[in-house]
Amino acid sequence: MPIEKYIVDQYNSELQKDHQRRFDFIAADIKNVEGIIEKLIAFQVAIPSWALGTGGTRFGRFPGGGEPRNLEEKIEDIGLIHALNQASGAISLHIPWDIPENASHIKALAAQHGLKFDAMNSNTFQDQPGQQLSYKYGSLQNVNKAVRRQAIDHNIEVIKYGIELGSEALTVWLADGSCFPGQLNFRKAFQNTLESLEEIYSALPADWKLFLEYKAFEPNFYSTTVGDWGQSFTYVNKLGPKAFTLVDLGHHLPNANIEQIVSLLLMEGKLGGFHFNDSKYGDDDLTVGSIKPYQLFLIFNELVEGMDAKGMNHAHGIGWMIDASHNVKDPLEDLLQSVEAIMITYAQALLVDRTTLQEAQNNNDTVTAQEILQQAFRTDTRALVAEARLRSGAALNPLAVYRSEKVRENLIKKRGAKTVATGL
Ligand SMILES: [Mn+2]
Repeated sequence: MPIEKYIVDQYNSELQKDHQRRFDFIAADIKNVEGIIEKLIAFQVAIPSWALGTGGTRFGRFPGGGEPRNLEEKIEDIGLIHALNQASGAISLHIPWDIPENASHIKALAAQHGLKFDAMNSNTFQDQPGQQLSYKYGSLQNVNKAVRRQAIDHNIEVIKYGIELGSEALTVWLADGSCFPGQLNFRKAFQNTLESLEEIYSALPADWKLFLEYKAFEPNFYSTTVGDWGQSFTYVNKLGPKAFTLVDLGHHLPNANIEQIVSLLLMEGKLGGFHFNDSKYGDDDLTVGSIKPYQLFLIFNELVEGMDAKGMNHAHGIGWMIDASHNVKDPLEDLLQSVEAIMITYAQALLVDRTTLQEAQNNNDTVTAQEILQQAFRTDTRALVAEARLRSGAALNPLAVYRSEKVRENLIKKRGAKTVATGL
């Protein structure tokens, strides 16, 4: 049940007058408003195939209705989001949860919805039915060479699926680590992991990137073998020019200065991918911008500053993706909220007066520097984001259209009240 463009236009025409008033108000204060809107239109955030169903915790899962039952339906769901916001034009697949049995059919279906294939994700953090060897004690780090071999081969298989779909990146996140002191020799675990990654790296096509994602803890609670940005950075530096660090906002210890991490990785040319979410305590996977919006702004501020310093294209220089889980909300509504929060914050970061900020920094004028950042953060950029959507044929208010059109009710009618999305 795709949402037709004329339906979106009907809703927009009702809101047009109020929107125009709000847009004119903010546009009057911005020097380069057209340049900012162009950047907002170009910016696309990939949706992961595992975020379309209800998530859960180890204590329970409370599924909603109408969840996608297969890869085709996941693509349809992302197509719905993209039809409403024109800012979610890519899908990130997870293997083996979403193996494309017929790649050309899947590729064509995605193209119908205006979607591309973003980074492919491998999975060596759980055992699959019928799998020969277990990852209980790690995958690429495992003391048993045969286990490492199995995990390497899986990653190479994921690359092959990605090639068929037109993806250009592999994201590796490892649960590898240890739960108790003494369980692991840190140095040997690093060496085994590096050697395994080198094999995977050598299987990458010339135009591909490898993203190495780090995470401080969970599922292992004593050590993680790719536990922080320094460790990821060490691996990717050793691997070569096609290897990059991936930053997931929820994968840091509390109060880590993520904006500084982002800035330095960009300086070194090693920030490749980005996973958006928000958190209060750990890897909470909450809606982007729902808990710490100022932190998100400071991160975007460094992203924009760092990409501009390198002459990078904001839309394509880094792989942007949401990585969240939806325990209580309708996943599609949550994703619409997350993309909106990303666009609002990106727009705020584009408003920062960089010349004056640099002057203030050079004069040690701390107060002015802070004022400049907070001036941008306190600007209501929603009308700018809405204008970008309007010009790209999306809805002025995506969530309102989603609800008025009773999308979830229709999905439940079509798919049933008790479906379970694969992989969750
Ligand atoms: Mn992630």
